[in-house]
Amino acid sequence: MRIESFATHVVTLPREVGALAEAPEQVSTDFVTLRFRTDEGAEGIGYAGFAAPVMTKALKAAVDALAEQVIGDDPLRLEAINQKLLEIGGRGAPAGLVTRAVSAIDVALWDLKGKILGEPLWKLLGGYRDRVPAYASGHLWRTYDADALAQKGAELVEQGFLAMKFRMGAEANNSTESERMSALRDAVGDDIDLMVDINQGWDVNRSIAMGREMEDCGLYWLEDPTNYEDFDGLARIADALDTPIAAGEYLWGVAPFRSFLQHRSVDIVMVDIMRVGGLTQWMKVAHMAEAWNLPIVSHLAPDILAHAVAAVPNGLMVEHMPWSLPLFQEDLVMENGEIVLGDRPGLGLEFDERWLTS
Ligand code: SMN
Ligand code: MG
Repeated sequence: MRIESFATHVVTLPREVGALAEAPEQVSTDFVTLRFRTDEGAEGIGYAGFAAPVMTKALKAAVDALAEQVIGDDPLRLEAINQKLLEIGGRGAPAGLVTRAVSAIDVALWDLKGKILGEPLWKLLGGYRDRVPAYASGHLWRTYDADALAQKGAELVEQGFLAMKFRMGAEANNSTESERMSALRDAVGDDIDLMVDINQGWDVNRSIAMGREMEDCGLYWLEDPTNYEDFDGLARIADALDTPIAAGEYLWGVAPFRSFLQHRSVDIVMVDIMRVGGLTQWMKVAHMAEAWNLPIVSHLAPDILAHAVAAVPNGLMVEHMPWSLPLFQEDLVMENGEIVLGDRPGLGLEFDERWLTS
């Protein structure tokens, strides 16, 4: 069986206004969709995205150029294809548009493999369980004051979420940050798991001070409190606090996770599929984390990564970030705060053809 053809499209999906304090003007998210077809008529889908909108054209060009290199290949030789594409992309450390493009290709080939074998990806990747806890993300923004957080948090509980992530790191003083945290905790009650994402906004000492101040509110994890490359600083924070520290979404490729784990920088390992280079590489980090006795969590792309988190015994939680979900005809199935994966082959999803007309 050979890869015979592919098609790519740019899809622009609306995003909640005011989502990211660092990019307030951005009210949409661009994706580059990819579909491979084999000489026997099987199809597999994937996408690249979460790059700055000004890079979309270049991202599509990267996906097109690298997908072209896969024509004629045996679609089941994923490691060989992954290595070939990274080599064409320039060797050295994976980073940037090349790695996002390789990720899209890798996911499409995994989806294809699932469809060829008639099995869902969570089973092919390890098959540990068929449902995974998910937390609501992409709603409780850094730009929200205490009232807005309380209102939206209560709505998410109403929708059935048992865990949710909010954002801190934009306030000048610690007491305003703490007030936002307390307002959200009061609104959702004690039974809801709360995570907070700082996106590298604090230095090490402020992270420890704030972490101690918030310990009474019962945080499930504190995410990216400080610079993502400060492995020793993260380890100091993780040592000082009882609250688990989560980080890893900013790391490119597999190799940096080695020293990250050796430094004991985190209690929970978070892996971004676009930056690590696809499902093939994501799973390697998941297994490395298991060897270090650490749980693994997803970053963005729940449509893909619910399968990966469900596949392994150390898969903890899926980030239910809605930005990519409208790409697909199907909604994610949620029951009791968990994503239920089912038995449809591959990702179990098809693109909504509405987006694929241009
Ligand atoms: C995040 C990263 C990129 C885009 C949106 C949100 C955030 C997260 O760090 O963990 O969801
Ligand atoms: Mg984050």
